[in-house]
Amino acid sequence: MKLTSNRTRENSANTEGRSIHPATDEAAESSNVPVESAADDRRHFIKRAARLATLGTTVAAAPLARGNTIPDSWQTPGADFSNYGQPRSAIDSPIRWVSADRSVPGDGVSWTPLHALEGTITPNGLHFERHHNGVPFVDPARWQLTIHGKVDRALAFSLDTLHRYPMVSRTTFIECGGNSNSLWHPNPSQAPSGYVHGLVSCSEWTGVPLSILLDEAGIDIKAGWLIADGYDASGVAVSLPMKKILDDTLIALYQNGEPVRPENGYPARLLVPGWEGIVNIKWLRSLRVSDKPLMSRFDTVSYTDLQKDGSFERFSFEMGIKSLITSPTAGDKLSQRGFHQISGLAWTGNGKVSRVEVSVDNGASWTDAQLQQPVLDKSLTRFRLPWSWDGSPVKLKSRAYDSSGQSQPDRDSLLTERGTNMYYHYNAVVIFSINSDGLVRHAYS
Ligand SMILES: Nc1nc2c(c(=O)[nH]1)N[C@H]1C(S)=C(S)[C@@H](COP(=O)(O)O)O[C@H]1N2
Ligand SMILES: [Mo]
Repeated sequence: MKLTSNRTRENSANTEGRSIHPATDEAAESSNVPVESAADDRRHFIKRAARLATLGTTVAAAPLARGNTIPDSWQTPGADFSNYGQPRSAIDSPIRWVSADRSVPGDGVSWTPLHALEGTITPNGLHFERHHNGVPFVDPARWQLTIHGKVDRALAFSLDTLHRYPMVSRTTFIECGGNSNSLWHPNPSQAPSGYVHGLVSCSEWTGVPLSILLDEAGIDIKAGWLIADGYDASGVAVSLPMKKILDDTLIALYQNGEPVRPENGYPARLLVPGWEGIVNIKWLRSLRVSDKPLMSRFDTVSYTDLQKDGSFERFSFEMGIKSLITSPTAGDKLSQRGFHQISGLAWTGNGKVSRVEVSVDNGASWTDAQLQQPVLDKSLTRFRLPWSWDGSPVKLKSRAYDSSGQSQPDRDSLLTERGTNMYYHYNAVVIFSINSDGLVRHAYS
């Protein structure tokens, strides 16, 4: 699409308001290829033919109309500078939707509007939120993090101290274990994708590897667990295996280059790449080294998976392979046949997304989507596929694969394998049906 608008701009400069249609006006195109050799010319022609084949015969741009082209914005100076930038409009910029339980203050979520965003990085103001008892006020001057329990030296870190340690950055997603959980239910939600699947966000996190601090404290090598809690009044405390902690866990201080936002855990949060949201403790307060898990409510009741046979699976930390189309999304209406770009996100808690296939005929055939490069470990991965809609009813879906050999299950196989008692870890293939009026809906088959 960008291709088309560039072409229009170039041509309009050379053809002085002549009405052109980029897809059909051969003359305007060739007169716009100035000093190239015949071979260049031919290469150019073949490339253009290939691009048009990708776009289909109908592209979306309107023919350039004659008339006054002086923009209104040329008539006055622009708006003033600001100390901190805001989105363009409070009315129609993408927003988080909030789903909160009014009977339990501070308990709830807000959703990243995945369907309204592009690329892979979530803007800080749109990172999803999950609080069990609201966002605590934390005074950075009084904040301290303690490391204690089975260690040689119990330690306390102020924020200033922590800033003196070596830091690393890594781009990774955080996903709530309960993301997409409405899809365990028999009727598919018709909300836009972000408000069904948007308890996942992706940021470049910067902070201190926790292994450095644990080395300084001197941990008992037989102590296999770390118990973490935060400064909020929620009582959230989780037990984490030491192996993962020493492998890649960070104390994150920055989120996309600026200090971690209050709602995401200011001044410091635990970042446990690829593992379910709950273990990424916010407003971090205490890290206790232990030889056994705490068996807190969050280790035993919440964030455990009720199996078909009625038993509970505990410590199911890793987030599975998942993908979904974010554009188009439920509630959209395709107003025209012809070219549309299918765009979506894939991610896995185990390695990298290696491949995403898209089907536009409900699974009869599949095409590899393009993956936006670079594909990063445990990170949101953007996929795109140009598509031409012929106006007939269709079903679109995506299926992802990762470097550890996992592939995304379809809904039937997920339900057969896991049963219907589950609440967390829903990762089945997502289907969108489009009817002949262009209306897009979520579908289960
Ligand atoms: N201290 C504390 N940490 C917490 C929580 C909380 O309520 N309190 N919620 C957890 C859950 S369930 C999730 S999914 C993530 C959400 O992180 P975010 O709000 O930055 O998206 O934080 C986790 N860390
Ligand atoms: Mo969560």
